[in-house]
Amino acid sequence: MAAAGWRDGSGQEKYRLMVVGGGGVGKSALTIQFIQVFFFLQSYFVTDYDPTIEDSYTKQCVIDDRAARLDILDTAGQEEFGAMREQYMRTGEGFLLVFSVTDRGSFEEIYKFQRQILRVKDRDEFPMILIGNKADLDHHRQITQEEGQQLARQLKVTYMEASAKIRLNVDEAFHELVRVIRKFQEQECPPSPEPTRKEKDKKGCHCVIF
Ligand SMILES: Nc1nc2c(ncn2[C@@H]2O[C@H](COP(=O)(O)OP(=O)(O)OP(=O)(O)O)[C@@H](O)[C@H]2O)c(=O)[nH]1
Ligand SMILES: [Mg+2]
Repeated sequence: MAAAGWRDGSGQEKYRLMVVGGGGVGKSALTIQFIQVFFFLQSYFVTDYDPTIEDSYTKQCVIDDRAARLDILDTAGQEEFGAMREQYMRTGEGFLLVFSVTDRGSFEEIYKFQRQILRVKDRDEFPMILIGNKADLDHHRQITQEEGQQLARQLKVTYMEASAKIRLNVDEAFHELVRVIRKFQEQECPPSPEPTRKEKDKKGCHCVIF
């Protein structure tokens, strides 16, 4: 049988994505931009900062010609709302690790989030993408593109610069994360060939990845 993240009872692919990172880096702004249907010249960028406690969203997508339902959890970056962090990390199938290119502290915090995810998952690797957000604020940069790439190499993940404000790499970041999850789950539990009648009578392999 396929991994839990692949299909629900109706055969549809389903993934639980978590957006994590420090306070104010733009996790909610990225998530909201991604969730909304984008029309020409219409933007859902919110300029006010309203710290998140926890918000969840669902979006149907087609990624590489395969339909998928994405359940996205936009998490709290502020430490005082972080009590549920380990709990949600347990259920996440892929993580967007977000920092702001204008905030070195948020860049340094990424190690902590990555280590915590790997500890909770009890694994050496897990599907994650590193996002340097607020790339539109080039003149306020504290982190260069090269530093972002260097961190990504250390963490063995892909790096993308994004901007929720100008909608740069928003869809691409979420879609790339889904590709990484698919690849990971296919390696963990490769789709089995069509079972023979004899095999169909046996109990199947139930591979659940959390
Ligand atoms: N210029 C610019 N501002 C951004 C961008 N993304 C977010 N912001 C601004 O940064 C502030 C914080 O954004 P949020 O999306 O609320 O940050 P967050 O990571 O969700 O914060 P917490 O919920 O507290 O963890 C807001 O004022 C946003 O308008 C971006 O790409 N460019
Ligand atoms: Mg938020």
